[in-house]
Order: sequence, then structure tokens, then C-alpha cells
Amino acid sequence: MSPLDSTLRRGDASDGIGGRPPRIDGLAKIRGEALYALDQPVQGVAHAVLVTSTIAAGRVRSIHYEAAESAPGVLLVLTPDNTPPLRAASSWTGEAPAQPEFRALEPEIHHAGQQIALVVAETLEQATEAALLLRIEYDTAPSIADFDAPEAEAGEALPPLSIERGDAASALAASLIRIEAEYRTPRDYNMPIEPHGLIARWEGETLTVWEPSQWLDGMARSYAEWFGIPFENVRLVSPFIGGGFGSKALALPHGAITAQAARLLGRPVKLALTRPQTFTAFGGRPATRQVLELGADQDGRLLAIRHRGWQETSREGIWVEPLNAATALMYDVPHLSSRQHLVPVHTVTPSAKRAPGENPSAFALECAMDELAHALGLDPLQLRLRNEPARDPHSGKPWSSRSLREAYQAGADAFGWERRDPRPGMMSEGRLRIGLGMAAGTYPVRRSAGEAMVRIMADGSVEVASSTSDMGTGAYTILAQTAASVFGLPLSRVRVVLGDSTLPRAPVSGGSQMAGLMTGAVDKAARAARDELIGLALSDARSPLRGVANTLAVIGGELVPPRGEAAALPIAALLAALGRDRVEALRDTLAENGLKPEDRYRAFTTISTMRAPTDGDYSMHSWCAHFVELAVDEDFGTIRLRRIVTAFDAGRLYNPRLAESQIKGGIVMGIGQALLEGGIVDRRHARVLNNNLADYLLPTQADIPPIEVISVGEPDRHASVLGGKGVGELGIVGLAAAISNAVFHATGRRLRSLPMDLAQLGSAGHHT
Ligand code: MCN
Ligand code: MOS
Repeated sequence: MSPLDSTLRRGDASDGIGGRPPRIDGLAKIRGEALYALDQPVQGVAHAVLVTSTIAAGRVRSIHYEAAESAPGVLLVLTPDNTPPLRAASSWTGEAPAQPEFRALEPEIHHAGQQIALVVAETLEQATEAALLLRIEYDTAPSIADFDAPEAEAGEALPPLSIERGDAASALAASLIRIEAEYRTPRDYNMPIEPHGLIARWEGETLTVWEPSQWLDGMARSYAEWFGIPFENVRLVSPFIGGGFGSKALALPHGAITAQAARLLGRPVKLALTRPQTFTAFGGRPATRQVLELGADQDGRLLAIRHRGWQETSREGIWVEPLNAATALMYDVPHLSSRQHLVPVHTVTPSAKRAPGENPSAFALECAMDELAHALGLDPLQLRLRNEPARDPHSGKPWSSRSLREAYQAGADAFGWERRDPRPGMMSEGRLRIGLGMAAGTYPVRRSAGEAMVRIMADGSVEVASSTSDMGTGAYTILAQTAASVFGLPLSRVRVVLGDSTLPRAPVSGGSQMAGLMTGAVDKAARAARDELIGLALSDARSPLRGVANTLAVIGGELVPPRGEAAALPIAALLAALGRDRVEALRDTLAENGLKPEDRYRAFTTISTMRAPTDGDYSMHSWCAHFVELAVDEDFGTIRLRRIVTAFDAGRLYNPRLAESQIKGGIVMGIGQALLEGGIVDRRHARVLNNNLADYLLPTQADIPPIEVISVGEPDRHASVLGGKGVGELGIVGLAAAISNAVFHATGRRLRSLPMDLAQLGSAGHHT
């Protein structure tokens, strides 16, 4: 049995919310029937190849494209010279653009791999061949390769990320026990199996885009603004997504140029990025550096934290990775000083990768806590329990729920934490040194409005429709479960249609907010449709149940008089009697989020109305505790994971099988982050060298140990309508720290820079 299948053993017949049915889209996927964006059979499609800059800074002087243009099959060659500007689009936060125009191809170069030309031909092979015929001349300017380059300059501390609570400097000076260390994470790239790309087709002033999307409404807005057409004229289609992890939320320049080519040609155009281009067409997690100082009294009570962070961003854009996201709220610490600086370098603008902020933040903090525990001679789990905050130390608000103590307990019990010898380097098996480490993680509850249509069909089945998408998370399944609960129907009688921007709107499937929001919206719409159905059954003159009872239940596709006043009536029979082909309800949760109907467009197409986790009476977050066992072979310098136990509080789980799978996915990605992943920057050319999956290593099945995940959450009604908190990003947070802490326990050496590589371990080997 694969370690990933450990949850398959527990079946649950229930199809409603809280049941464990497998994914309803699973069969279509394994049978190859699920059509992803680039699989769509679009008539007359031409093929595009993107050409990118080989220099990191400077200017394209000229592109000689005569040879390419006359190559067989070539239809169009777009360069900065011959590509008309588009209108600039507002940002994802809803801010108006700074300039009126946007050029999808521009001569100024800000990073290696920037798109500079597009070649379109009858076939992919012809386009690829022609792209090689372009002769490009550059004026090269000096570049700043990364944030360690001598020319790199850190900007001022970011005001929104500067926290001064109490007097950290004095408290540190007065602390009996103190540690200070620097932690680093590299550029980590989003590497979904499905590459980015799109098919764009114009019909008059109407644009259809088949493109994998975590946010259909937001991306449709960008296309509409770029081309100056109404939002309703753009249809984005994305029924299935082969992973996104944050990278498929926004419309990007390669989408703009492809849609532009389609318009100029009057023909649908398809572009699929090559794997190397997925390292430069959008950014991953920026490289980060954090210096942490922790001070405690001799009983292990935290007195002060001093936190300084630096992260890379690009020269022409800004991405902020909030490095104190976990630092400010994990522990009860009276004195905190935190600052963060951006360092602009010649890279593509970094972007969201699973748990932006919380991830690097927890890596540093949770390693530092382990260092502090060691300095105190205290069990790291005890240290954490001793510093559990009764309320959010940052906002001062009570937690909506924080079952982290329960997670520590359940995780430690399942893992067998008590057998850990507290002294590092003391557990071994033959030549192998065994390490046991732990760390905590957290992710906030974000909320926006949702909107959903629920239809009761003539045959008594139910249809759910929304423009939200399923990245592999299980959205289809949990939304079907939500409707199944309301109607007492089996899942086979519920159809879910997602991934089309012409459907009722949904905000971004990011920030682990989608499940909570959209189950809430579907629940509301389903109840409204059910109530309308009951109302018709009770009052419509044509209803066989009229005057029979004063209320009805809907169970298993039938209207049931509660005290057996009459025989149950199938929904299909009622609709036939009423002469209706459906009863439907469209509902949104704008009002619940303090919004008005006129906010609808902004609410779904920007993140300007998203609420912060402390926006309200409570501070709302998910929590987790990771326990890791590994074996270090000091002769070979290898780290082998043996077992991971993670206990988590994400409130109520809509589908525990899928939520556990999400946590496992986060853990697997965290293993990659800890041991394998990282962009290697060539300082001479400011270029990422390992821009392919042979050199940018991701974990494979053989790298993954058995993983056990345990939910300790209770329904949290403050967090969402049905009581769940987010799980999609939670599992990755703190995992790399738990591995680093376990390596320390095994070897007595701290690996503070990710990925933990053989060279670091080589010097770590000789500690005793
Ligand atoms: N779930 C649950 N109970 C809860 C919360 C969630 O059962 N209380 C389950 C549901 O199956 C739901 C899934 O977990 O479909 C994820 O829910 P949620 O935490 O709300 O996250 P989103 O739906 O907003 O998905 C986005 C999130 C993010 S931000 C990243 S990054 C990420 C992640 O999901 N990218 C993923 N998980 C991913 N999983 C896959 N397979 N592919 C990605 O690209
Ligand atoms: Mo997730 S990185 O918020 O899409």
C-alpha cells in the first residue's frame, strides 16, 4: 500500500457534508475523459511558441524576423516593434493601473526569460522551427542576479510589516537564555504537472479563453480590461486544472500576447509554455533571509523576539511575502520587533506559492524555537506548550478556535514522541543516526463572498453551478456533498458544473478560502431552492400535497410529510404536476460579508473585499503540529525520512478524506522544499540554471515516507457557514522546520538554509 493511501481504509457511506466519498471527478480523470484547457478540441487552431530573452537586463535592440516569417507554415511573428499596445488592466487588488497602456512585448528587459516575441504557425513544429530563426540583438546592461549580489540593495522596512510591541531590545538584553540565528530559503518554483498555457478564440468582440485558472472571474476581468471589452464578452473556461499552487490565479503576459495574436490573425491560437518557461513566465516563492533572536527566562517563557527579514522582488514589480506572518501570532511573547525589507533583483516578479508568508515565516520561527528549547535544556514540545497564547497576541482578539494543544497531544501520542532521547546524536541504528523533530504551523482563515446556483431538475436530481474551479482539491466533490446534505440525495443524483466564468461568480481559489466560502454559498442556494420547492408543494393548486401538511421534509429526492400525513411524493412527480422543468435559486453571501449588491463585480473580480483573519470579533486560523522521524547516513550524507505524523485543526472537515489528502499534499511539497527544491542562480547571467524537472528536483513517491494525518478540529462557526477552516496550504507550513529540527536531533548540527543539501550535512557529520 502506498503511504498516500493510508486513509482509504476507512470508508464512510455518507454522501453528505462530513462524509468521506472519493472524488466525483476521479473516474473521468483516470479514464482520460477529463478535458483540461489545452485538450479542448478547437477548430482551426494555430500554434504559438514564445521566445524569451537570454539577457537579464538591458534592451532588445532589434529582432530580425524575415527568415522566420517566410519559414513554412508561419502565420504571424509578433515582436516589440510590431505589436500594438493593449490597455493596462487594474491589479488583482482592484487598484487602477499606473499607466494607460500595457505592452505584452516590450523592448526593456527586466529579467532573463522575459517574453520578447511570439511565433504563430500552422503546427507546433513549424512555430518551434521558425522561432529558432529569429536573430535577436540586445544592448546588455549590468544585472543584479540575486539578493546576495554586491550591488543588491535592500529597500526601507515595509511599514505594514513593521511591528514594535513592547521593547524587544531591552527584553532581549535582560533575557537569561538567548539564541540568534539566520535562516534562508531559496527561490521555490510552482511546478504543476500541467503547464501553463491557453487557447484564445475571438468571435467578433467576444473572447473565449481556455486556460487553467484558480480564479476565472479575476482572469476574465484582466482580459476584458486589456482588450477594452465588457467583462461579459470574455468567457474563461477551466473545467479541470492539473495543479496551480498559487501560480494560476492571474492572467499573465503570455496570455495577453496569445489573445492578441488570435485577434490579429482572426483565428484561434494555442500556447503551451515549455517547462523552462514555467520558471520565467511567472514567479514562484522569492528567496528569503531571516535573522531571529529569541529571549526567554529560565523556565522557557518567551520574553522577546527580534525578527529581521529580507526577500527578493523584481525590478519592475512588487511581491511581498510577509515573513512575520507566523512570528507575530504563534506564541505569547510580550516584546516583539519585526521588520522586513524588499531587495529588487533582475528576476521575474515572485508570486504566490502555497502559503506565501506563513511558509518561510514558520520555517525560521519553528527552527528558532527548537534552538531555544535546546539552549534551555527543555523538550521542544514543552517549550511550545509553555508559550501557548490564550488570545491572539498581535490583535488582542480571542481565537475563534485554536486546538493546537490538542494537535500537539494527538500528534505526540500517535508518533511516540516520548521515546525521543532529548540529547542530540544519541539515537542510532547501526551506522544510521535517527532524528525525531517537531514543529508547528498555521494558516489564516480568509473570507470573501461566494455565489452559487442550485437547480432542482425535472427528474428530481440537483445541479450546482459556480465559476469556482477544482485544482485537484476536491471542490466538485464537497460542493456536491453540500447539496446532497440539503436534499438528502446520494451524490450520484447531484451534478456539479464549475470552471466557466459565465457561471455564477466565485472569488479566487487561493488563500485556502474556497471550500469555506463556496460550501456556504451552495448551502444557502440549496436551502433557498428547497424552501421554494416545499412552498410550491404546500401551496400550489396543482400540488398533490396541497393542504396535506403544514411543512414538508426533503429526503432522498422525495417530499415527505413529517407525520406520515400522506405518502412521500417524488420531486419529479411534483414538478410534473406543477408543469415546471426546474426550481432554482441563485444566492450570494455578499451581505454576510458586509457587501451590497453593487459590490458584486468588485467582490468577485478583485481581492479588494477579502476580509482579514482578524476582521471581526475573533482571530481565525488553522493550526497544525508536525512530527518527523528520519535517518541520517553520515557516510553518504543522506537524509531519509521514515515517518511523518501531522495533527491539525482546520475546524470541521467537509470531506475528511480530501482534507487529509490536502494536508498530505502540503507535507509532500514541504518535503521537496526541505530536501530538494531551490532555484540555482547563475551569478554571471542572472539566470536560474536548473530550469527543468531533471535539475529542479521534486520529491517522488520513493522520497515520501508513510504519512499519518489526524484531525483534531471542532466546527468553527465564526470561520465559515458550515464550520470549516482552510486546509489547502496548512500542511506545508512548518514541515521544513520539523525536518531541520529532526536533522539536528540526529546529528547535533543545524541546517538553517534550504534545501538541506549534502554539502551542509557533510560538515554536519563531525560534531562529537
Ligand atoms: N477541505 C475540507 N474541509 C475543510 C477545508 C477544506 O474537506 N474544512 C478540503 C476540500 O476537499 C477542499 C480542499 O480541502 O476542496 C481545499 O480547500 P481549501 O483549504 O478551502 O483551499 P481552496 O479550495 O481555496 O484551494 C486552494 C488551496 C491553495 S491556496 C493552494 S496554493 C493549493 C491547495 O489549495 N493548491 C493546490 N491545494 C492544492 N491541491 C492540489 N491538488 N493542487 C493545487 O494546485
Ligand atoms: Mo494558494 S498559494 O493561496 O493559491
